[in-house]
Amino acid sequence: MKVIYSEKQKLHQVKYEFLGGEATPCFEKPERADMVLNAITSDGGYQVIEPKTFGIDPMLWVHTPDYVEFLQNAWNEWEATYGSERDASPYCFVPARHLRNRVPKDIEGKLGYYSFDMTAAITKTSFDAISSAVDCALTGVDVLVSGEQAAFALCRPPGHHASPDLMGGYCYINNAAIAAEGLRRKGHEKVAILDIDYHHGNGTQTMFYDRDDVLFVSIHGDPDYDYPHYLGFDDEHGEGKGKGFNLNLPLPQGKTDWSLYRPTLETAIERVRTFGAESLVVSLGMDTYEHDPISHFKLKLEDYLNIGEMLGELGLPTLFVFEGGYAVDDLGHNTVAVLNGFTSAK
Ligand code: OKP
Ligand code: ZN
Repeated sequence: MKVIYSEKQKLHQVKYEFLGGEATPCFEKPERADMVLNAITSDGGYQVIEPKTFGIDPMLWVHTPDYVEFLQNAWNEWEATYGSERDASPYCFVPARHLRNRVPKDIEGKLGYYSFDMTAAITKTSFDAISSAVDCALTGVDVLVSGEQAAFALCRPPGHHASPDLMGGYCYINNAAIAAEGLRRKGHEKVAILDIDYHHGNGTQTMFYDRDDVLFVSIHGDPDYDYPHYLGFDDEHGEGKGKGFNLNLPLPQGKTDWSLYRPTLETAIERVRTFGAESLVVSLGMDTYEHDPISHFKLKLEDYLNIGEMLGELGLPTLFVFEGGYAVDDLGHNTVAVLNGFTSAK
Protein backbone atom coordinates (compact mmCIF):
# COMPACT_ATOMS: atom_id res chain seq x y z
CA MET A 1 0.00 0.00 0.00
CA LYS A 2 1.21 3.49 -0.81
CA VAL A 3 1.48 6.03 2.00
CA ILE A 4 1.48 9.68 0.93
CA TYR A 5 3.40 12.04 3.17
CA SER A 6 5.25 15.35 2.97
CA GLU A 7 7.72 16.84 5.44
CA LYS A 8 5.98 20.16 4.76
CA GLN A 9 3.34 19.14 7.26
CA LYS A 10 5.83 19.92 10.00
CA LEU A 11 5.49 23.59 9.08
CA HIS A 12 2.34 23.66 11.19
CA GLN A 13 3.13 23.67 14.87
CA VAL A 14 0.83 25.53 17.23
CA LYS A 15 2.10 26.42 20.70
CA TYR A 16 -1.06 26.34 22.79
CA GLU A 17 -4.69 25.33 22.80
CA PHE A 18 -7.23 26.57 25.32
CA LEU A 19 -8.51 23.69 27.44
CA GLY A 20 -9.95 23.40 30.91
CA GLY A 21 -9.53 27.09 31.67
CA GLU A 22 -5.90 27.38 30.67
CA ALA A 23 -3.52 27.49 27.76
CA THR A 24 -1.98 24.03 27.41
CA PRO A 25 0.55 22.71 24.85
CA CYS A 26 -1.27 21.68 21.70
CA PHE A 27 -2.04 17.93 21.51
CA GLU A 28 -2.02 18.08 17.73
CA LYS A 29 1.73 18.27 17.07
CA PRO A 30 4.25 17.23 14.38
CA GLU A 31 5.54 14.28 16.45
CA ARG A 32 2.23 12.56 15.69
CA ALA A 33 3.13 12.19 12.04
CA ASP A 34 6.70 11.14 12.95
CA MET A 35 5.39 8.29 15.06
CA VAL A 36 3.11 7.03 12.31
CA LEU A 37 5.83 7.34 9.69
CA ASN A 38 8.32 5.46 11.91
CA ALA A 39 5.90 2.59 12.44
CA ILE A 40 5.13 2.45 8.72
CA THR A 41 8.80 2.42 7.79
CA SER A 42 9.74 -0.24 10.32
CA ASP A 43 6.84 -2.45 9.21
CA GLY A 44 8.40 -2.50 5.76
CA GLY A 45 5.21 -3.39 3.87
CA TYR A 46 4.48 0.14 2.70
CA GLN A 47 5.84 2.50 0.10
CA VAL A 48 6.06 6.13 1.23
CA ILE A 49 5.64 8.63 -1.63
CA GLU A 50 5.61 12.43 -1.90
CA PRO A 51 2.38 14.17 -2.87
CA LYS A 52 1.86 16.01 -6.14
CA THR A 53 0.95 19.70 -5.94
CA PHE A 54 -2.69 20.66 -6.55
CA GLY A 55 -2.84 24.29 -5.44
CA ILE A 56 -5.79 26.20 -4.04
CA ASP A 57 -8.60 25.25 -6.46
CA PRO A 58 -9.60 21.91 -4.87
CA MET A 59 -10.07 23.67 -1.52
CA LEU A 60 -12.84 25.65 -3.19
CA TRP A 61 -14.75 22.44 -3.94
CA VAL A 62 -15.87 22.38 -0.30
CA HIS A 63 -14.82 25.72 1.23
CA THR A 64 -15.92 29.30 0.47
CA PRO A 65 -13.48 31.58 -1.42
CA ASP A 66 -13.53 34.20 1.36
CA TYR A 67 -12.57 31.59 3.95
CA VAL A 68 -9.65 30.24 1.90
CA GLU A 69 -8.46 33.78 1.28
CA PHE A 70 -8.71 34.51 5.01
CA LEU A 71 -6.56 31.46 5.80
CA GLN A 72 -3.91 32.61 3.34
CA ASN A 73 -3.74 36.16 4.72
CA ALA A 74 -4.45 35.62 8.41
CA TRP A 75 -0.84 35.35 9.52
CA ASN A 76 0.31 38.57 7.85
CA GLU A 77 -2.62 40.50 9.25
CA TRP A 78 -2.02 39.06 12.72
CA GLU A 79 1.71 39.73 12.62
CA ALA A 80 1.06 43.37 11.76
CA THR A 81 -0.78 43.73 15.08
CA TYR A 82 0.88 41.24 17.38
CA GLY A 83 4.32 40.50 15.93
CA SER A 84 5.61 37.00 15.29
CA GLU A 85 5.97 35.57 18.81
CA ARG A 86 2.41 34.43 19.33
CA ASP A 87 0.20 32.23 17.14
CA ALA A 88 -2.89 33.84 15.59
CA SER A 89 -5.82 32.74 17.70
CA PRO A 90 -9.43 33.92 18.10
CA TYR A 91 -10.95 35.11 21.36
CA CYS A 92 -14.40 36.21 20.24
CA PHE A 93 -16.98 34.37 18.12
CA VAL A 94 -20.11 34.84 16.01
CA PRO A 95 -22.52 32.45 17.70
CA ALA A 96 -25.61 31.15 15.93
CA ARG A 97 -27.73 33.52 18.04
CA HIS A 98 -28.18 37.27 18.47
CA LEU A 99 -25.15 38.70 16.66
CA ARG A 100 -24.69 39.67 13.05
CA ASN A 101 -23.25 37.30 10.52
CA ARG A 102 -20.94 39.91 9.02
CA VAL A 103 -17.19 39.71 8.27
CA PRO A 104 -15.44 42.50 10.18
CA LYS A 105 -12.28 44.20 8.93
CA ASP A 106 -9.70 43.59 11.65
CA ILE A 107 -7.85 40.32 12.11
CA GLU A 108 -9.26 39.51 15.54
CA GLY A 109 -12.78 39.93 14.26
CA LYS A 110 -11.96 37.76 11.26
CA LEU A 111 -10.32 35.01 13.34
CA GLY A 112 -13.45 34.71 15.45
CA TYR A 113 -15.75 34.94 12.42
CA TYR A 114 -13.98 32.00 10.76
CA SER A 115 -13.52 29.84 13.91
CA PHE A 116 -15.81 27.86 16.16
CA ASP A 117 -13.32 27.26 18.98
CA MET A 118 -9.85 28.13 20.32
CA THR A 119 -8.01 24.99 19.23
CA ALA A 120 -7.07 26.02 15.69
CA ALA A 121 -4.44 28.76 15.81
CA ILE A 122 -2.47 29.89 12.77
CA THR A 123 1.30 30.29 12.48
CA LYS A 124 3.50 31.90 9.84
CA THR A 125 3.87 28.66 7.88
CA SER A 126 0.58 26.93 8.72
CA PHE A 127 -0.90 27.39 5.28
CA ASP A 128 1.99 25.52 3.64
CA ALA A 129 1.31 22.52 5.87
CA ILE A 130 -2.46 22.75 5.39
CA SER A 131 -1.94 22.87 1.66
CA SER A 132 0.41 19.89 1.65
CA ALA A 133 -2.12 17.84 3.65
CA VAL A 134 -4.66 18.50 0.88
CA ASP A 135 -2.01 17.45 -1.66
CA CYS A 136 -1.54 14.15 0.21
CA ALA A 137 -5.28 13.44 0.19
CA LEU A 138 -5.59 14.24 -3.53
CA THR A 139 -2.51 12.21 -4.43
CA GLY A 140 -4.27 9.36 -2.59
CA VAL A 141 -7.26 9.86 -4.88
CA ASP A 142 -4.97 9.54 -7.90
CA VAL A 143 -3.49 6.33 -6.48
CA LEU A 144 -6.98 4.82 -6.20
CA VAL A 145 -8.02 6.06 -9.62
CA SER A 146 -4.89 4.46 -11.11
CA GLY A 147 -6.36 1.13 -9.98
CA GLU A 148 -4.78 0.41 -6.60
CA GLN A 149 -7.06 -1.02 -3.94
CA ALA A 150 -5.97 1.29 -1.11
CA ALA A 151 -3.80 4.20 -0.05
CA PHE A 152 -3.07 6.05 3.16
CA ALA A 153 -2.87 9.84 3.11
CA LEU A 154 -0.86 10.72 6.20
CA CYS A 155 -2.37 14.19 6.55
CA ARG A 156 -1.50 16.83 9.14
CA PRO A 157 -3.17 19.03 10.26
CA PRO A 158 -6.35 16.95 10.29
CA GLY A 159 -9.49 18.14 8.48
CA HIS A 160 -12.81 16.62 9.50
CA HIS A 161 -13.96 19.47 11.77
CA ALA A 162 -13.27 22.11 9.09
CA SER A 163 -16.57 23.37 7.67
CA PRO A 164 -17.16 25.39 4.49
CA ASP A 165 -16.08 28.61 6.25
CA LEU A 166 -15.01 27.60 9.75
CA MET A 167 -11.84 26.27 11.34
CA GLY A 168 -11.77 24.47 14.68
CA GLY A 169 -10.73 21.25 16.37
CA TYR A 170 -7.15 21.47 14.98
CA CYS A 171 -8.69 21.54 11.46
CA TYR A 172 -8.53 24.19 8.72
CA ILE A 173 -9.18 22.56 5.36
CA ASN A 174 -11.16 19.33 5.10
CA ASN A 175 -8.81 16.78 3.55
CA ALA A 176 -11.27 13.85 3.57
CA ALA A 177 -14.10 15.90 2.07
CA ILE A 178 -11.82 17.13 -0.73
CA ALA A 179 -10.74 13.54 -1.38
CA ALA A 180 -14.36 12.35 -1.58
CA GLU A 181 -15.26 15.18 -3.95
CA GLY A 182 -12.10 14.39 -5.93
CA LEU A 183 -13.24 10.80 -6.38
CA ARG A 184 -16.65 12.05 -7.56
CA ARG A 185 -14.96 14.31 -10.10
CA LYS A 186 -12.84 11.40 -11.33
CA GLY A 187 -16.06 9.60 -12.17
CA HIS A 188 -16.98 7.59 -9.10
CA GLU A 189 -20.78 7.84 -9.01
CA LYS A 190 -21.18 7.16 -5.31
CA VAL A 191 -18.55 7.75 -2.65
CA ALA A 192 -18.91 6.81 1.01
CA ILE A 193 -17.09 8.52 3.86
CA LEU A 194 -16.71 6.55 7.06
CA ASP A 195 -15.44 8.70 9.92
CA ILE A 196 -14.05 6.64 12.80
CA ASP A 197 -12.25 9.42 14.63
CA TYR A 198 -13.41 9.64 18.26
CA HIS A 199 -14.91 13.07 17.52
CA HIS A 200 -17.83 13.64 15.18
CA GLY A 201 -16.71 14.96 11.78
CA ASN A 202 -19.01 17.97 11.86
CA GLY A 203 -17.29 19.69 8.94
CA THR A 204 -17.57 16.73 6.62
CA GLN A 205 -21.19 16.14 7.59
CA THR A 206 -22.07 19.75 6.82
CA MET A 207 -20.37 19.69 3.43
CA PHE A 208 -22.38 16.72 2.17
CA TYR A 209 -25.58 17.10 4.21
CA ASP A 210 -27.80 17.85 1.20
CA ARG A 211 -26.19 15.36 -1.18
CA ASP A 212 -27.16 11.80 -2.06
CA ASP A 213 -23.98 10.99 -4.03
CA VAL A 214 -21.69 11.14 -0.99
CA LEU A 215 -22.74 9.15 2.06
CA PHE A 216 -21.43 10.26 5.46
CA VAL A 217 -21.33 7.74 8.30
CA SER A 218 -19.68 8.48 11.63
CA ILE A 219 -19.02 6.59 14.87
CA HIS A 220 -18.02 8.93 17.70
CA GLY A 221 -18.36 9.96 21.32
CA ASP A 222 -21.87 11.17 22.19
CA PRO A 223 -21.85 14.94 21.49
CA ASP A 224 -24.09 15.51 24.51
CA TYR A 225 -20.90 14.86 26.49
CA ASP A 226 -18.08 15.45 24.06
CA TYR A 227 -16.51 17.67 21.44
CA PRO A 228 -17.74 19.09 19.01
CA HIS A 229 -20.80 19.41 21.31
CA TYR A 230 -23.21 20.96 18.80
CA LEU A 231 -23.44 18.41 15.97
CA GLY A 232 -23.24 14.63 15.57
CA PHE A 233 -26.52 13.48 17.12
CA ASP A 234 -28.35 10.40 15.87
CA ASP A 235 -31.34 12.37 14.56
CA GLU A 236 -29.25 14.13 11.86
CA HIS A 237 -30.21 12.21 8.72
CA GLY A 238 -29.45 14.71 5.95
CA GLU A 239 -31.72 17.21 4.18
CA GLY A 240 -33.32 17.65 0.77
CA LYS A 241 -32.09 14.94 -1.56
CA GLY A 242 -29.44 14.19 1.05
CA LYS A 243 -32.10 12.86 3.42
CA GLY A 244 -31.12 9.35 4.44
CA PHE A 245 -27.48 9.82 3.39
CA ASN A 246 -26.11 10.90 6.75
CA LEU A 247 -25.77 8.41 9.58
CA ASN A 248 -24.47 9.26 13.04
CA LEU A 249 -23.73 6.46 15.47
CA PRO A 250 -22.78 8.12 18.78
CA LEU A 251 -21.48 5.86 21.56
CA PRO A 252 -21.13 6.51 25.29
CA GLN A 253 -17.93 7.67 26.98
CA GLY A 254 -16.12 5.33 29.31
CA LYS A 255 -17.80 2.04 28.48
CA THR A 256 -17.24 1.83 24.74
CA ASP A 257 -14.89 -1.12 24.28
CA TRP A 258 -14.67 -3.59 21.39
CA SER A 259 -17.85 -5.46 22.44
CA LEU A 260 -19.88 -2.28 21.87
CA TYR A 261 -17.78 -0.81 19.07
CA ARG A 262 -17.82 -3.88 16.85
CA PRO A 263 -21.62 -4.14 16.28
CA THR A 264 -21.71 -0.39 15.66
CA LEU A 265 -18.95 -0.68 13.08
CA GLU A 266 -20.94 -3.52 11.47
CA THR A 267 -23.97 -1.22 11.23
CA ALA A 268 -21.81 1.48 9.66
CA ILE A 269 -20.26 -0.93 7.16
CA GLU A 270 -23.67 -2.36 6.29
CA ARG A 271 -24.89 1.16 5.44
CA VAL A 272 -21.88 1.71 3.17
CA ARG A 273 -22.68 -1.61 1.48
CA THR A 274 -26.40 -0.89 0.89
CA PHE A 275 -25.50 2.59 -0.38
CA GLY A 276 -23.61 0.93 -3.21
CA ALA A 277 -20.45 3.00 -2.89
CA GLU A 278 -17.89 2.81 -5.66
CA SER A 279 -15.14 3.85 -3.28
CA LEU A 280 -14.60 4.57 0.39
CA VAL A 281 -12.83 7.39 2.19
CA VAL A 282 -12.03 6.54 5.81
CA SER A 283 -11.46 9.49 8.14
CA LEU A 284 -8.97 7.57 10.22
CA GLY A 285 -8.78 9.05 13.69
CA MET A 286 -6.87 6.95 16.20
CA ASP A 287 -8.18 8.72 19.30
CA THR A 288 -10.61 5.87 20.07
CA TYR A 289 -7.62 4.26 21.80
CA GLU A 290 -7.89 3.35 25.50
CA HIS A 291 -4.92 5.56 26.42
CA ASP A 292 -5.80 8.59 24.32
CA PRO A 293 -5.28 11.67 26.51
CA ILE A 294 -8.35 13.64 25.33
CA SER A 295 -10.87 10.91 24.43
CA HIS A 296 -12.96 8.29 26.24
CA PHE A 297 -13.28 5.01 24.31
CA LYS A 298 -11.46 1.83 25.26
CA LEU A 299 -10.12 0.31 22.04
CA LYS A 300 -6.88 -1.70 22.13
CA LEU A 301 -4.14 -2.49 19.61
CA GLU A 302 -5.76 -5.79 18.50
CA ASP A 303 -9.08 -4.04 17.90
CA TYR A 304 -7.42 -1.88 15.26
CA LEU A 305 -6.36 -4.99 13.36
CA ASN A 306 -10.01 -6.10 13.43
CA ILE A 307 -11.25 -2.70 12.26
CA GLY A 308 -8.86 -2.84 9.30
CA GLU A 309 -9.93 -6.36 8.44
CA MET A 310 -13.65 -5.51 8.59
CA LEU A 311 -13.05 -2.52 6.32
CA GLY A 312 -11.01 -4.67 3.94
CA GLU A 313 -13.83 -7.21 3.68
CA LEU A 314 -16.01 -4.51 2.12
CA GLY A 315 -13.82 -4.93 -0.94
CA LEU A 316 -13.98 -1.27 -1.98
CA PRO A 317 -11.14 0.93 -3.24
CA THR A 318 -10.31 2.68 0.02
CA LEU A 319 -8.47 5.88 0.85
CA PHE A 320 -7.48 6.26 4.48
CA VAL A 321 -7.14 9.91 5.48
CA PHE A 322 -5.41 10.55 8.80
CA GLU A 323 -7.34 12.60 11.36
CA GLY A 324 -6.84 12.60 15.17
CA GLY A 325 -5.03 10.39 17.69
CA TYR A 326 -2.98 11.84 20.54
CA ALA A 327 -1.51 8.92 22.48
CA VAL A 328 1.73 9.60 20.65
CA ASP A 329 3.75 6.60 21.91
CA ASP A 330 1.29 4.02 20.55
CA LEU A 331 -0.11 6.04 17.66
CA GLY A 332 2.14 4.51 15.02
CA HIS A 333 1.53 0.89 15.91
CA ASN A 334 -2.21 1.38 16.22
CA THR A 335 -2.39 3.07 12.82
CA VAL A 336 -0.30 0.40 11.11
CA ALA A 337 -2.56 -2.24 12.70
CA VAL A 338 -5.57 -0.80 10.83
CA LEU A 339 -3.65 -0.79 7.55
CA ASN A 340 -2.25 -4.29 8.11
CA GLY A 341 -5.73 -5.57 8.99
CA PHE A 342 -7.09 -4.07 5.78
CA THR A 343 -4.34 -5.61 3.68
CA SER A 344 -4.81 -9.07 5.22
CA ALA A 345 -8.60 -9.13 4.66
CA LYS A 346 -10.02 -11.71 2.29
C1 OKP B 1 -9.77 16.89 16.80
B1 OKP B 1 -9.89 15.52 16.11
C2 OKP B 1 -12.27 17.89 25.16
C3 OKP B 1 -11.49 18.98 24.44
C4 OKP B 1 -11.51 18.74 22.96
C5 OKP B 1 -10.67 19.64 20.85
C6 OKP B 1 -10.57 18.28 20.25
C7 OKP B 1 -10.34 18.30 18.78
C8 OKP B 1 -10.25 16.93 18.20
N1 OKP B 1 -12.37 18.13 26.57
N2 OKP B 1 -10.66 19.65 22.28
O1 OKP B 1 -11.21 15.11 15.87
O2 OKP B 1 -9.17 14.47 16.76
ZN1 ZN C 1 -10.71 13.28 17.18
